Amino acid sequence: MVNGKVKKIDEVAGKVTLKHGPIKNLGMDEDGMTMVFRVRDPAMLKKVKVGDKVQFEAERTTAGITVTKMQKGK
Ligand SMILES: [Cu+2]
Repeated sequence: MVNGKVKKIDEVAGKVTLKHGPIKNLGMDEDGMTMVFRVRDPAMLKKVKVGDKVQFEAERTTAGITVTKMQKGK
């Protein structure tokens, strides 16, 4: 799982902006990168709020880079 922090939530578009640590499977090695992700299931966005620390997994899909799992982190 990747550590991240929720910066913005767009429920209508099904997107979340996360500041995140390295994501090896996507070739993102740098720490502290902020970017927009799609979410696999919009219901995932109801479980978190802006400012929350999260742990997540993301994959590259035909729709773009997509968060496949997300849970509150510590
Ligand atoms: Cu990134």
